[in-house]
Amino acid sequence: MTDTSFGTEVTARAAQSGANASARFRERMSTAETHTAAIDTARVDYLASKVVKSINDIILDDKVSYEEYNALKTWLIKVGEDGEWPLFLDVWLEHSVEEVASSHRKGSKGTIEGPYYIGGSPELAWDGTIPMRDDEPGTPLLFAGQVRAVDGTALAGAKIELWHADDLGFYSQFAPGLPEWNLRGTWIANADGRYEIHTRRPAPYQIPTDGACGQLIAAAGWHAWRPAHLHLKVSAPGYELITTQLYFPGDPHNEDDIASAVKPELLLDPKDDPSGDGLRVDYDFVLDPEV
Ligand code: MBD
Ligand code: FE
Repeated sequence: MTDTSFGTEVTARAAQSGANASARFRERMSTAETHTAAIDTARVDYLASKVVKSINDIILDDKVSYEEYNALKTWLIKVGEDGEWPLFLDVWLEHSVEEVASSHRKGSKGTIEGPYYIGGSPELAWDGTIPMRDDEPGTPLLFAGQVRAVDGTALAGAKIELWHADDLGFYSQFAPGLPEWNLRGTWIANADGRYEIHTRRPAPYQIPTDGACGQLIAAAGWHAWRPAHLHLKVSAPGYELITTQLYFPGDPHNEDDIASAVKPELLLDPKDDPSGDGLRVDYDFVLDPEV
């Protein structure tokens, strides 16, 4: 069932996407593949002490009042109730974690994953069309390129996972009323490492304004926008997986992304598609060998 009523989708959005994102994350962390090893006591002591000290320093330096302390307490409780810890962490902290994790890389730049990735999307041929509705709105987009290693070797059979918002800024499995795998797919590159992905151009994305994160944004006078983006994971056996996002030139939020996830290397250069009625963009991925 497709709910095309914009108002209904918006109203139901924060509660639904927050709860879904929390449940999905918990599920992923509980599987053997992604289970994080217990972190060393000495490291927890070091990091947790440093975090607590930083916050205490702010309270003392900036003379935080009981009124402000209680507003914080109320808000933190609401973040949990709204299921928005994944959203909060991925918007305001993940960019630094990604910077640390990828600093050694020589190949293509990556950026944050964000809260809306789901593994196991439908597999398509190297030049397949993403799962979408018959009347999927938005400009047709042909996304073509090649996966190579840093030494220039074409990586035949490389895997490209793509997920993105629709023309209204909604993600399937997080906003109601969309088919399960809408605008989510997995492509297997051909013998030359090439892919040709047929999809739709996504809209800019506004993080839910009706939950705890939206409340903070409004209270601080910030905006809730991320520029339009494609999310990708690109991988090949023996190489480091790249998690990235790609952006469209001219989006006003490329310069002030609320999630601080835009890098100059991640800007696309789309052109009118000579063979179709939409856009074509070429973008290659260069993978680092696993160490
Ligand atoms: C998104 O779609 C996203 O990519 C990030 C990083 C945060 C919130 C929503
Ligand atoms: Fe996103």
